[in-house]
Amino acid sequence: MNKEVYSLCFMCSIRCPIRVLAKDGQVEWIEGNPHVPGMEGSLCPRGSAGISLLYDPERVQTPMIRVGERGSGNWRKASWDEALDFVADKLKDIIEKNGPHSIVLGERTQLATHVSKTFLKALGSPNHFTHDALCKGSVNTACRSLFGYTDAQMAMDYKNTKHIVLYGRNIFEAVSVKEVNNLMDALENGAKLTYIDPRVTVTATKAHRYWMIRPGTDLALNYALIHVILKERLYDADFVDRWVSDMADLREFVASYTPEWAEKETGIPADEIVTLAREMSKDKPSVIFHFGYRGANQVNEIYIRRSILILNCLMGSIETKGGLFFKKGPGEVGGKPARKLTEQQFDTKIEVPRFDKVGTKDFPLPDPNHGAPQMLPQAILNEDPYPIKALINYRFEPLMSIPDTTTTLKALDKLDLIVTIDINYSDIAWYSDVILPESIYLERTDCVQQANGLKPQIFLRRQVVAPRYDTREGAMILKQLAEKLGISKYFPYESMEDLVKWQLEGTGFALEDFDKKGFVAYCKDPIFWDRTKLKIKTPSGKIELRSSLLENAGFSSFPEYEPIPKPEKDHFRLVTGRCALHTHCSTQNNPYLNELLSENRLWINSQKAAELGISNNAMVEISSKRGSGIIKASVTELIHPESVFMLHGFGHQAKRATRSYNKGVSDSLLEENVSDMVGGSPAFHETFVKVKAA
Ligand SMILES: Nc1nc2c(c(=O)[nH]1)N[C@H]1C(S)=C(S)[C@@H](COP(=O)(O)OP(=O)(O)OC[C@H]3O[C@@H](n4cnc5c(=O)[nH]c(N)nc54)[C@H](O)[C@@H]3O)O[C@H]1N2
Ligand SMILES: Nc1nc2c(c(=O)[nH]1)N[C@H]1C(S)=C(S)[C@@H](COP(=O)(O)OP(=O)(O)OC[C@H]3O[C@@H](n4cnc5c(=O)[nH]c(N)nc54)[C@H](O)[C@@H]3O)O[C@H]1N2
Ligand code: SF4
Ligand SMILES: [Mo]
Repeated sequence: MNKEVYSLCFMCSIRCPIRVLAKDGQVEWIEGNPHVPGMEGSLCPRGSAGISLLYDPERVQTPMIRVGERGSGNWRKASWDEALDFVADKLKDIIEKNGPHSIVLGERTQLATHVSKTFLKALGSPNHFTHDALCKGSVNTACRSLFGYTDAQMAMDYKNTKHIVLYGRNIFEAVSVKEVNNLMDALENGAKLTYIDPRVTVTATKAHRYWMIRPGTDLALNYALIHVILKERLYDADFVDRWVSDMADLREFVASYTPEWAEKETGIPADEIVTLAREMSKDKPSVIFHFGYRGANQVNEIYIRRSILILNCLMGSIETKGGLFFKKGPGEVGGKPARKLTEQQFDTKIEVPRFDKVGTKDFPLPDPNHGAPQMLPQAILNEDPYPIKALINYRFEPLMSIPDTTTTLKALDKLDLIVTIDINYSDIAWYSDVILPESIYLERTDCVQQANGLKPQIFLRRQVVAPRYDTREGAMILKQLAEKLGISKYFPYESMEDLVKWQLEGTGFALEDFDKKGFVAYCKDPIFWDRTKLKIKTPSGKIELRSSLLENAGFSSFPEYEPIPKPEKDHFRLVTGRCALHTHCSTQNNPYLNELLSENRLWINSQKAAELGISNNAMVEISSKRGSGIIKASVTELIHPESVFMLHGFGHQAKRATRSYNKGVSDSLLEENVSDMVGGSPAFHETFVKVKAA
């Protein structure tokens, strides 16, 4: 029997809308949802490899309980009842002895996040965290400091932009299909692309202007751009006068940061900096300085992100076509959003601080809705603020996604219980006491996706085929665990369909409304606010250059620029990133994707390689204060001599994932766990490594 199902991809967390064709219970074809502008049939390579994930026999097929040492790979298969009883009994014991706050649950923000948050709230633990800080925590804080909105409440109108500046936002490799297609449309319509990165990425090759910046110096570049814009009055005076406060402070602050000064720090010629400022001004307000995710991850990252956002404010490219905009929710058109389980009233009042101290005076500004995962190892090791006994990983991989794996492992050894809800034998699943296997996205209906944007919409992930193995949906796994822990009243559903129906109550939409196109929209046309009536959510109601958020917490809005140190002899700044063929640390064992790219290599500048006697394809030893590994060198002129680069997510240690086992080196093994203590992100690019021929 042929079947056509509209759903959402989950080969990565972008969740592109897809159309799936199945025949006799087998998936035959996946493509971008043709009804969604920007998708129109297209998928990225990982999206297409979804079929090989479905049929991969190396997925976790049944619940597993560890029998040997942690990490030894000795497992016994268990029934669901047995595995859930095992976990519930341990959790009960831990709660009785140490209190519910000794349980931490970490996840990659996803559609069922409201379910896992509910699970912890019902238990009485404040310790739910998401991946957010690891990905873009300082971007989030920077957005809140200027606008009172998180980055997730803002987006960019790529399609109508006239000039976009990307600071290591390697958009043509670290892909979001819709964004890429919209940007390509803009480029075809004559838009300009400026790309800034210490290495030549695919995006660099598509750019009109590429700058090989000295790693870590984007802030110097931006201060010089602001300097030129103010000096030559290149800004949007109407917008700035109406909405931007503290311009005099900004003017005084950047006075000494001339393009000539920035040239010495960044390596970018002063006259080119001036030219970019003038070009952007000519095309304003339909221009974007992209606030990015993962380029420039330094301890001062918050100020880099703020400087990028300030450039947008000066261009007036806020809430405008071809610029940045605030996402609109259903309330904008009198609609109601889908319900979340977290709306319920909970019996237990939570009074202890979070394990990561987010929201306390020690770490005041990261978003408490997400927390700061990189603080977990030290919190466990130091029992500060209190002992932690159990960790539940739900679609999250702390061993590869938190820097300094050796310390993370040491911390995990102190725990009484590690449970992982995964689809693969990830390294963390391998190191757990119990693995609870989730059905993959093609096998499960998920919670609804409230998709706010220029048009508020709701999307739905729907089951295409029955689970191939003995796996369940995450939201059902947590509900069943909740039943065994006596907190089932917070989970008012018996199936995923029930839960979706419950979520849709009051929205005016029904499950059947998703049959035709896979989504529903609250209105027809994109909504831009009147630019004289913006709803800026800072205390002053203005875009705050002097941020009350920062200054009330005791941080400066305009700290003096501190020069970036050069690496010592034979050392390099380690820079990491993504490629189009893999998702973080999830897909390295995927049969198709592994065939295309099975290990990472170390990009090293030709001149430096020659000095060190390293030839292309030779094996080299890379070492930091935290760890070391042996990796193949890629000798190239396409990287700045101060940095070396490797792809994130390789070097897996779980033996049952045979294709990815021991292939390449994990960046997390080398990176030091230091953070931007204002913005909240780990400073992934603060680690220096030594490289020598192996
Ligand atoms: N194929 C694929 N696409 C993805 C993902 C994936 O895993 N795979 N993940 C998604 C997610 S969650 C995210 S967060 C995004 C990430 O999107 P990006 O942030 O665009 O992705 P990265 O590959 O981390 O790119 C970081 C780039 O910053 C550069 N860089 C390093 N240091 C500096 C510096 O000092 N200055 C500048 N200007 N650049 C620097 C690096 O060389 C690298 O090219 O991608 C999303 N899309
Ligand atoms: N060292 C270092 N750390 C990083 C980064 C880096 O570049 N370097 N990048 C950071 C960024 S930008 C991000 S967004 C985070 C991402 O961090 P993570 O979310 O931890 O990484 P992922 O690879 O997306 O997925 C984690 C786990 O989810 C599992 N998984 C995949 N699909 C499903 C599913 O449907 N259900 C369940 N239950 N599990 C599933 C995968 O098998 C994998 O074990 O990492 C951050 N951490
Ligand atoms: S970007 Fe690729 S992998 Fe990610 S959701 Fe979209 S199609 Fe799937
Ligand atoms: Mo990310």
